[in-house]
Amino acid sequence: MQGTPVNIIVGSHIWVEDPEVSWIDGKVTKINGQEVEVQTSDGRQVAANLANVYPKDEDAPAGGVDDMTKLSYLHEPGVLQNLSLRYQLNEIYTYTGSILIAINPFQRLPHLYDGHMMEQYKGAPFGELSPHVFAIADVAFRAMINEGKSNSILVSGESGAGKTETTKMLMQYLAFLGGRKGTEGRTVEQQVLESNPVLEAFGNAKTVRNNNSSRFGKFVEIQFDKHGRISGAAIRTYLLERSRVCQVSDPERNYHCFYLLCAAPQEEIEKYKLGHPKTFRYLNQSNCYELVGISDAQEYLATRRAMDVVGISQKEQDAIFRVVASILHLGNVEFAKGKEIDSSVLKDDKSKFHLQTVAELLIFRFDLFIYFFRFLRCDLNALEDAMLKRVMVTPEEVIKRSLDPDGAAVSRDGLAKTIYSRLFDWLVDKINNSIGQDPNSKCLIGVLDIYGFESFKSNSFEQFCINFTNEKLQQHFNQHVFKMEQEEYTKEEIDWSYIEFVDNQDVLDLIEKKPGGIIALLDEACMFPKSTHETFSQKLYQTFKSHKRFIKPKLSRTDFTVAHYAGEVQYQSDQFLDKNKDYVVPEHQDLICASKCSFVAGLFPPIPEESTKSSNKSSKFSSIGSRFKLQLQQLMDTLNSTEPHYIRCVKPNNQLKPAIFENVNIMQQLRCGGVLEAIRISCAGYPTRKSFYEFLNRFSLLAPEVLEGNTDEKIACKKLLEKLGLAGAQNGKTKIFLRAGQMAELDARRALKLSNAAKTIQRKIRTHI
Ligand code: AD9
Ligand code: MG
Repeated sequence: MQGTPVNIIVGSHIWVEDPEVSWIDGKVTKINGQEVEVQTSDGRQVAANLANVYPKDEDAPAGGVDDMTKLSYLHEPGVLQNLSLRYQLNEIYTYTGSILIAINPFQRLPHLYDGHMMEQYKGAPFGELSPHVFAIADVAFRAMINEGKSNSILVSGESGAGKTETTKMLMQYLAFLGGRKGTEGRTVEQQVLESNPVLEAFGNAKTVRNNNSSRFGKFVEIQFDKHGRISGAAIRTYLLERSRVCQVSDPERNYHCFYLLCAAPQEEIEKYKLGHPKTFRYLNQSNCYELVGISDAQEYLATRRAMDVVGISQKEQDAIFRVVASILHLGNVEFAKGKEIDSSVLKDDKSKFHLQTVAELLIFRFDLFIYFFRFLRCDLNALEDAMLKRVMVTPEEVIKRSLDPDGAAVSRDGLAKTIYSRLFDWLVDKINNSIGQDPNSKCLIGVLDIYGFESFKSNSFEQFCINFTNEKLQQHFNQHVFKMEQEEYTKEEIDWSYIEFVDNQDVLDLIEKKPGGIIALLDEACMFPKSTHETFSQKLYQTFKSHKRFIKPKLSRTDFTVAHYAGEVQYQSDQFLDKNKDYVVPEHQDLICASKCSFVAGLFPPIPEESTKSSNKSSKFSSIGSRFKLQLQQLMDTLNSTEPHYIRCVKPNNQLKPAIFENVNIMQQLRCGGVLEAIRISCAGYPTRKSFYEFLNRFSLLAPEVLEGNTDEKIACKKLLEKLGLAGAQNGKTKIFLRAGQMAELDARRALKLSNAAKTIQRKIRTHI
């Protein structure tokens, strides 16, 4: 990055790295070869390598600049200081060229998003008003109307950074631009907006990082007709976190819908035999049941209303909540050791009660339950059997094998997860069908709200898929930023032919190459009954022995590390095989498929004959990783056919509180979000651009003669550049383009000249006196 140490002299104001605050400013007191001594602004004396200090812009405006490309020195500390200065003034948005950086304010700023604001941004030229999400949506909308091309807005950032809130504002603004004012009833844009609360109720949960964390990725395609009015929409979702249905760690919560239902009106509570969330095992593994400032009872009613708007009928709503309730009851079915070895029975009467309730809610038509009582017994037995036994098909015979209590619990949880994820998919399909697609729409605006890069102490298959997504998006982003840079250079008619940039294709190959990538090897392992996570890891170690993006950690025999663009992540492989298998036990499939309730049966459509006939164990397995890879490829194809716009959300602190700006934390996010990468790409070219006027104003004193008899700024600048002898700097059509470090070099020369001039004056004054 920028900053040529040769320009740093004793007395220079600089930035030096600091473990506490990332970068701290100071003054150079001594230079000794490659080492500098610095007096920091908090009064310490530190030593640093000359190559690791950056010049500080003493002339930077006090309130920061609204676009990073306006910074005189484009480097990490400059970017960080600029964001910090602006955040203190509640300026949460800043551009880096056409990318919008949004720092979560963690407080409502209603004036920022009201109708008046929307009116202001409507049609305003980009860059004229303060940076804003509306400005990005407006540019996308105008580009779509004027060029007839689809656009997309990609919102990314870590959990709690504000992606979903930003997405909602984008959608609100697009609805404002493309909505039909005064239309009665459910308009398409209302349905699009109301789909948010429905999806959030079923796909969001409180986590330690965010009280309303989306546990799925989402791409919303808003279709427009030829008049620029919203005419349809499609929602695609990605990789709902299934494990949360059965496993919640303190102080997190399960999906919101479970708590909402437990806070429903009494009539419903009785109908579904519910009680306090703490009476259900799927909820009471954590001690957190309520969210501060949120009433689950009100949210329940609001969700029901939103379901009305998106076109989910009362009957369907009842069935949906019946399924939600049955999952809670299913979780309370417990198992104990049976009489025979490795067998199990229902633990007690409570378990029997819950299993019976599951049968009532899920398998039988609730209203007809009493009349079916005679049949209930045998179906209850079937349900119990499906929980406790597994059918094994051997070449010789078909046998029923008992499951031990642990096996039965795993099978129960598997069923709960599958039912829930199918319910979620059903909701998404229903919303899509109900809003409707516009077959005549030529243009759309896609909005992507997808999980950012994740690196925790323990990383499993979910993190692997999430980080794979981010690698894909990063490549797309790099290519776009690089293209934008080149377009700017072409427009200004300057030579950029030698600029190179390295992308992350090698990591993508490591993960997704067919055959031989990690996902392909995982699928292979899942197909062999004898594979374990150990054999899978060994295979990885062998295959990628010399891959420079793959590392075998020294202290582990099954972990593996991938060197992602945003840093190294160590993955624990022990659950990779299980989590990659989307496999429904045939007993569960048959049982639910035969449900008397058509809604429930519809969640498990019968598997076509051919695929069951030919089935040996392996062919029934469907790979979640490969399916995800395909989905991702489709997403990339869609994105590639659009003009992209990027919003990078940043979470300023982990306390989720306003006005706290944690430097180290933010720096890490800028790195992971590709903001620094964008800056790096820009630094490979001409990171500093100054208008002719600004450039002359600042540097003509280095060669004042260039101004003599010259009124044309461009010619004067050309002469000045020649005089200054800057290698590679170029004169564009409207601006000067400087290579990395050249601005600092010029500033140093300017400072020296000014100080010499001051000394001369002082000398003159002294001799005069
Ligand atoms: V996650 O990956 O789904 O866990 P997100 O989506 O990035 O995450 P979200 O949009 O849910 O984060 O924002 C987290 C919280 O920050 C919200 O619930 C708000 O309380 C807060 N937030 C975010 N953006 C804004 C904003 N522009 N104004 C006010 C905000 N509050
Ligand atoms: Mg979210």
